[in-house]
Amino acid sequence: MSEVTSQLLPGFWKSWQELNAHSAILHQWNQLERSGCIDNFRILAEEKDAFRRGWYFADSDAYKWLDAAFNILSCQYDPQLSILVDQLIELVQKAQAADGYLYTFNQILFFEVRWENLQIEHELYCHGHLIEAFVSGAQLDGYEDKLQIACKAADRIVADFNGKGPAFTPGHEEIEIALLRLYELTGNQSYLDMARQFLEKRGSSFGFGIKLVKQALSNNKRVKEVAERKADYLAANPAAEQNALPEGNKAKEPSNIQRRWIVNTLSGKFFQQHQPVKKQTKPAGHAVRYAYLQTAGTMIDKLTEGSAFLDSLEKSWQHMVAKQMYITGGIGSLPVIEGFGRDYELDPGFAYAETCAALGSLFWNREMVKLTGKACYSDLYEWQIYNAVLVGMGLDGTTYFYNNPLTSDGEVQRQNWYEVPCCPSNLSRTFAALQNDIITIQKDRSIDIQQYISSQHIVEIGSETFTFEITSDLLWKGETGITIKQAPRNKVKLNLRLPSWAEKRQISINGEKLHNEISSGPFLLNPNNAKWLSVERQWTAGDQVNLNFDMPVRTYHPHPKIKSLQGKTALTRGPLVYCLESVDQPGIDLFSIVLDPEKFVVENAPELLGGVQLIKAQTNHGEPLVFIPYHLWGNRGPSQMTVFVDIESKENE
Ligand code: FUB
Ligand code: ZN
Repeated sequence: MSEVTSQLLPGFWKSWQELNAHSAILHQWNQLERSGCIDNFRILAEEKDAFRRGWYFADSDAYKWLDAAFNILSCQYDPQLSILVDQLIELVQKAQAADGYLYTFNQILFFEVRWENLQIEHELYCHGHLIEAFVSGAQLDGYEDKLQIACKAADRIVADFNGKGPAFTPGHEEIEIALLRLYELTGNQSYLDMARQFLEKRGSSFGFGIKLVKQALSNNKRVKEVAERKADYLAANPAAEQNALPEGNKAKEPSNIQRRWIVNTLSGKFFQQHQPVKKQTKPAGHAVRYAYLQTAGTMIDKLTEGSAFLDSLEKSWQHMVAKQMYITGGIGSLPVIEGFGRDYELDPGFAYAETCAALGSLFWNREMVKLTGKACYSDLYEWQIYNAVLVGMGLDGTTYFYNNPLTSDGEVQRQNWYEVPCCPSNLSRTFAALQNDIITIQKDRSIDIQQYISSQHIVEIGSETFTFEITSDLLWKGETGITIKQAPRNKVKLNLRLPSWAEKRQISINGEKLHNEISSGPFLLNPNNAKWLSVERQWTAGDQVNLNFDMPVRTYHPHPKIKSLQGKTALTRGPLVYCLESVDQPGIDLFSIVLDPEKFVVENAPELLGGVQLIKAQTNHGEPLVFIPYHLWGNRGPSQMTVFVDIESKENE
């Protein structure tokens, strides 16, 4: 097994990691404090006399914050952050029951109750994020012993769920990923077996709909009781601090969405409980739940070196890419369901495309490329992280999008927190660990270069070391350099991903052309066109591999089955989707222009939005237009935005 040490080097993503570490993570802590999430642990630790606040799954936001903080501390020393981490760990340790259970909603409000309403109330989901946090923490010197918090929780779950029936599966997948990560770290077979049971039992609970109604009635009764008890508490304690929770996210809703949500939940699709996982060959239901389930199935096949889920995983992935994904890589088009609609039901205005859903798809792609070695998964990872994921965090690191429309008339704006704040810490934990997603080592000890992100990698191959640096200007110039810093005596094979979006792909080593290819396309959102170029040689320190991918402005014509988008186009360049924002085109109604298809000019704008390359264009009446990268919209106050514009058909078309 090769040991890898990776870190980002100065560049596009290092800047985002710095923003994450110096702005986002502290802002998120302050919001968790303000909304009472951390106090819930203080109440359990008998350090605070207050009434519990937040949704029943609020604990998970603290755990994802801790996961992110551990990942940040693994990259850099930060005494202020370390103090907050130690404070939260102490509270978690005090709050965790002696038998490993930890769920503040029950422990504070319904002390005798456990594993209640599993399809609705998120106990296993919260334990999953608890476990993932301390798996991330185990990489840090001085925190290895805290892994016991995760193992106690996992052992509790194995003890309470091992061998149980299909009804004893979680309504929101997450625990499966956590148990598998804990298995990878500890080798404890019971965690792998439990995760596999959760998948293999899923979708075979007889009378799911009826059981769900019973759980919903029970949950409503419990939530109502909590509200009544809270009112009594506040009446008796009028001085109790009660910052109002932030408002929920706003999204345009199709008129019949509530009815569709009822059908989706009762059928089990919302929870991916509608049929056994191995038979689920297309996306269904809540998109985050779906993506976490797919990620877990992929991890199980990889860890067992089996293919139990591979067929359904690959079919579902292809279906998602072809029929259920926006040009941005966003998934889960419907609000309320927060998930999948019908095939090609990809209206840009209703685009829900939750940030967490894109992150879940990123996690899935990360695992699929490890399982299959196929470049298409890293290609989609790249497309999604630069568009559907990165759009979720503002340039200030303290404002976020929850749902990500592709057109907005100004009603969707970045917020500094949400009533359900699942996305911010999910983004932060991902950005903080990005260095781990850049290369993978294959069984033959070849090295896959998955992502062209400026970074350094030290790979222990047997008793020797292979060190190289990636310097990337992929986004704006399509250029990447790989410099060998230290090489072993024997040959090393590098597998270079040729992105599906690049037509001309030139690769050279020490100035000597190695590969010069014109890809046949079709382009854009066809990650199946990505492939590997392998270079195996006896490397020498100082060797330089240069990759140049051409970066033309491309017009993307939506699938003809997306009725609302016919006659419209989107502009992309490299791995970036572009959009129009009203702040850049004063006096122009974005939704009534027609784009001249012949007048695209790329222009550097070093002072704008942190430094970008714009696409300058014109309407068919010669009015100037400025397109910016989609992930940067919404950073300059309320504005209209659109990814899609009408385009004048070319004479020869
Ligand atoms: O239910 C937990 C999280 O809250 C889901 O993953 C998000 O979609 C949000 O609803
Ligand atoms: Zn979210």
